[in-house]
Amino acid sequence: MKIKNAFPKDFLWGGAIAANQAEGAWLADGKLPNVTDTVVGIMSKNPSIKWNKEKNIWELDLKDDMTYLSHEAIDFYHRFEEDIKMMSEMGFNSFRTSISWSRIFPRGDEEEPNELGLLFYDRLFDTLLEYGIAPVITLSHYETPLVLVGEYGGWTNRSLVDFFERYATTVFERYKGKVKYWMTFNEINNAFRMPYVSAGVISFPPTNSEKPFGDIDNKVIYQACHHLFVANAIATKRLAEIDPEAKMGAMCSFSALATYPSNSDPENVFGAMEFRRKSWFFTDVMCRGHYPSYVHRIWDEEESAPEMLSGDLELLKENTSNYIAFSYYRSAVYDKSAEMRVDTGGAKGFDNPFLKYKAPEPWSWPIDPKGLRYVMNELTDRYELPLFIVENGLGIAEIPDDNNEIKDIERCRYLQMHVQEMAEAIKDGCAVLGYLWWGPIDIVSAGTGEMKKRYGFIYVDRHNDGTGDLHRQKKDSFNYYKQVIESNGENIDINI
Ligand code: BGP
Repeated sequence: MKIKNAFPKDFLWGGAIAANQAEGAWLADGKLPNVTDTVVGIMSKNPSIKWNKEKNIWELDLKDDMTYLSHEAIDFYHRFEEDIKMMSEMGFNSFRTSISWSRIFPRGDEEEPNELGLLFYDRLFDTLLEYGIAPVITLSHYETPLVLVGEYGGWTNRSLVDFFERYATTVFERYKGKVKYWMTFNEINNAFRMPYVSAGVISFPPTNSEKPFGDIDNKVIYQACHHLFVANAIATKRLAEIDPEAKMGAMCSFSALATYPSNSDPENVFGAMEFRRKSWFFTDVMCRGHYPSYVHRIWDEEESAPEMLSGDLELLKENTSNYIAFSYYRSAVYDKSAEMRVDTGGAKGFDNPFLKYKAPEPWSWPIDPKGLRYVMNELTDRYELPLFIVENGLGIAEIPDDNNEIKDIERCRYLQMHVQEMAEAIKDGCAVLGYLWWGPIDIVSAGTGEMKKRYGFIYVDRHNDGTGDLHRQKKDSFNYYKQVIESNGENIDINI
């Protein structure tokens, strides 16, 4: 199967991880905990924290009966040279990860940064560049420092805008010339689905100290979102001042943009539109530079409009994103009779009878490559901005077979189908900067907190119970992705 000249010569091929899912070393070299260090799976409603009524703060409270795999993860912090060498062997010319904010400012409110944290990312970025791999960096991948949540109440507190500006300008100045593509908040549109990890939202002080999220309503979350939008605008402005060559992206989870009405019932068509607006809302603000008209009815009816300071709306208007980074895994179906449940991969409503393939059990996500083309065209029609697919992948519970091999043909097929549709989207007129496979090396799952849910072309010997020697080995898909990259997306035949 050949695709002729679809991808530009400077197309960025590679993979993406997140600090909290790969680095481990969760307290090394001065780092303090962040919100993901307190959960097993980002959908958790029971973070390992407790209310200290003497100090009036939330603080870490690890549970003996829980296994926090992300605390060691795959020890990328100490093994990144070996891992980057393997990614270079696949032909990567770009690689996304996040800077763990609490390595740079451990509490988040310090005046001065932690030099050991800065040094780690110096070494990481220098190693990538030595292999000709461009770093693509997320400033916060669900990694708000725990102190900023436990002592300040997270992003509902306007102070975090200033702390984030200090953090962002510190790393922009430090890594100027090394990082060309930045993005602010991973999947910022998950603020309503996962308010704790996404926006550090918590009851502060709690109405019931046993319930960290007891009295959170949409007004609280819209307030946090407004502060995130202002912080995003300020970071975009400061990056343009500090490193005009660099680009700042908005980053959203856009599987939910591929939400189809279950039939032609106008109720379902309109309902699907309203459900999709829950995602559009975020790029509307960050890429158009103002709050969209439809949100005002919601604010009026819910009494949930956020407090704004004078100058905020001008900041949003004058500092819009340079490109749109997004994750896409699958599509969903909206029906007025079904509750739209969401998880890290997107929304789950109705099964779609027209989709032929599903991911293997136990997650068995529907596989919808044309949904990617649909989302890319919709985004291009609405914003006419360059797109960057910074997460796409298939999680499978797999282990080496009796011959110590992993014959992951399903992963190759998933990749093949999505590369094909991406090529069609480019021919449709979509401007695409690159494609980064989520989890090119097995890492800890965000949604489940497990190692069992493996995305990698590289297997890592670590298991849900914490056992494993962390050795790395290639899966069959390693050579397949290498073939796709070296042909610049033209040769997508599967011959493994
Ligand atoms: C996205 C996150 C990633 C990644 C991905 C896959 O929401 O940005 O961190 O984990 O989901 O989800 P999971 O690991 O739960 O399969």
